[in-house]
Amino acid sequence: MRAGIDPARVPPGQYVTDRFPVLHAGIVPTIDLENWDLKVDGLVAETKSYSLAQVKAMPTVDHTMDIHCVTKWSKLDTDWHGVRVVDFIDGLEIAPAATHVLVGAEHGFTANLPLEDFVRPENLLAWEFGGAELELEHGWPLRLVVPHLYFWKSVKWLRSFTFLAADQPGFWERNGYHMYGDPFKEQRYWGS
Ligand SMILES: Nc1nc2c(c(=O)[nH]1)N[C@H]1C(S)=C(S)[C@@H](COP(=O)(O)O)O[C@H]1N2
Ligand SMILES: [Mo]
Repeated sequence: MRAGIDPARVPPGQYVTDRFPVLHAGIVPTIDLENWDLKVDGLVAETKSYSLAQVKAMPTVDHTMDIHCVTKWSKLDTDWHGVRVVDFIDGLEIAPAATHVLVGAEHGFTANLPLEDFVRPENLLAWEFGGAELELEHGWPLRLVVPHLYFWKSVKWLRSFTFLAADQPGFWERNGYHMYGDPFKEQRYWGS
């Protein structure tokens, strides 16, 4: 543990880094901004589609958060700018039957979240990191940031939210990663 870091902020089995590793399945996508949209479907009163301009016109915030990757790096005090998930969903009528969200990205990448974990106040739809436009490899033009779960739930190249009445595994969750992924409980893989 490095000096000056509160050990309570670093989950078991993690090391702290100042680097920002790039990790994802497959290749970095080519983004077609002309045809880009963010879709909301599933258990909502109305299926919706947002342009990037519409998302960016919502109230914005700056959040400083610690992030924890299942490959064991943690990064403390990362600065993000974007729209809070709670503000984004404010205009949606989510059906009471909805319990989970399947988050979708370019290339069909997905990650699942319980609804209550999705709507936490710190969670962001972010397009800036460290005071600068998000880099393509880190999820530009828009990524989800859900800091209390392992970082694979923080979907890069965001394209959709599907509200569901049951949990459904996403990409990594079908490939050995834990359905929930609490870093402080070391919920890395199936059975952990
Ligand atoms: N669309 C998409 N988002 C993704 C992934 C992915 O493969 N595709 N990988 C996840 C994983 S495993 C991690 S650790 C983080 C890495 O984010 P970074 O490359 O910005 O560090 O992105 C997450 N979001
Ligand atoms: Mo990861």
